Amino acid sequence: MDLSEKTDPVAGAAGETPASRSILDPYALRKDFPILSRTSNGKPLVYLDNAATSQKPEVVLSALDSYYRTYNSNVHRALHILSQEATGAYEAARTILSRFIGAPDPATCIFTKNATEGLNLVANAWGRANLAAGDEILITEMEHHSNIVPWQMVAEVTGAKVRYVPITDEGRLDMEALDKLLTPRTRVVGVIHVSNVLGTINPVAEIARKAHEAGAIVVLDGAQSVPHLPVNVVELDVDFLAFSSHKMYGPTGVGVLWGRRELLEEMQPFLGGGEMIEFVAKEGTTYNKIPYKFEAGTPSIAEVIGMGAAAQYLQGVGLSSIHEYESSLIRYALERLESLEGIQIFGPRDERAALVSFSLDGIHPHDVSTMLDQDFVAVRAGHHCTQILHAVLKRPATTRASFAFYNTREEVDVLVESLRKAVEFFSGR
Ligand code: 7TS
Repeated sequence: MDLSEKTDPVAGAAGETPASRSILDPYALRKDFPILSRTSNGKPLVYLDNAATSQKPEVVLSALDSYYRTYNSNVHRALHILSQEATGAYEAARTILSRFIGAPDPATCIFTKNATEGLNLVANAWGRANLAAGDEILITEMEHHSNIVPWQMVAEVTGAKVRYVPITDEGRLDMEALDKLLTPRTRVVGVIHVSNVLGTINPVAEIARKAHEAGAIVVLDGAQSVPHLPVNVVELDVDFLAFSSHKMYGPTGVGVLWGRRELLEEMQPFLGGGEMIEFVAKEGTTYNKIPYKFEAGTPSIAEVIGMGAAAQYLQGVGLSSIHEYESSLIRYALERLESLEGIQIFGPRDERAALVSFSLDGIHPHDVSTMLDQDFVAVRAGHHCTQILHAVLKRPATTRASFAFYNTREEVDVLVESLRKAVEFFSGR
């Protein structure tokens, strides 16, 4: 089957209205991603590991290519033409990215290596200066390790305590428990916007309102939300937002930490070196203004420019359309997956993001993934960097299929049929 061939993208969907039929055309958009036409042993690639990293459209590839071919140069350092062009493109990407997340001020968007580095930057630069014994850091049981471990590390050096908001059986945050855990001792609330395992979309604006009432700041992990739904830092009223380029169809090696200007200005730098200084003398150093204070050393120039191209591409497709299309795709996927014998699906049934983790009775997730691989279906098996959540789910590992707007119902069908073969193989039928 050629998965790039257009059939009816929403045929047979439960609860579909004619109006939702023109949301977005995944078959046309697939053509923007060269890798999606790959085959292996005659089988077309079914790429369902988008939560780990997404594929890159032609516009991103050509942004990288043209930087290296025509204006490769360092930024903010030299006065020659190439450096001016590189600096212009690098700073233009900052403006694009700030608009992309609704931030009025581009200087509040710091380029990092990835979401992980952004979260470490906050935990270290803000946390070490603002936390002490008796303070509490409130995070959730569904956080990715990158929004757990940096807080545990900073708790160790400051004497603050890390507390965890539990999840309900349905896989949502227990908001009553959050109300109880949020006290005047809470200085920071760290929360994942979209769970990379459960697909839960957390009520961030409500959490931010409650946290601010308690006097805490809010650090949002947007790694899985920014690529898939409209995210606006002003509307959500958070204090920090971290995300990665490579999950939003941009290159690896770069991400964004957005922060409230007042907080960024009062924070000490995370890394020292070139470009982050104002003046260096034997007696000491004064620091550059934001964002440069937090961008020590030569940045990932091509990658930043590529991330800008990815954000523009996503804006062209439309984040609302992406969310709507992916919501319809995950509804279809859940419906189809539920037909499998011995499957247990984790996370809410509705109002969730387009990824699904599950286990199959008696089959290890690694075996599931290996079987799917034989049909060139790429999924992830493991704990997905959420060991605390997996302990709550009482599973050491799960299998996860994570979708993008270029995935189709036919690909969901290939996944389900491949899983059916795995179930039959392992049950000896
Ligand atoms: N936060 C969330 C919610 C994530 O899903 C991930 C990566 C990160 C942070 C860290 O992103 P990085 O770019 O800094 O590595 N999650 C996954 C995943 O689910 N499978 O592979 C990586």
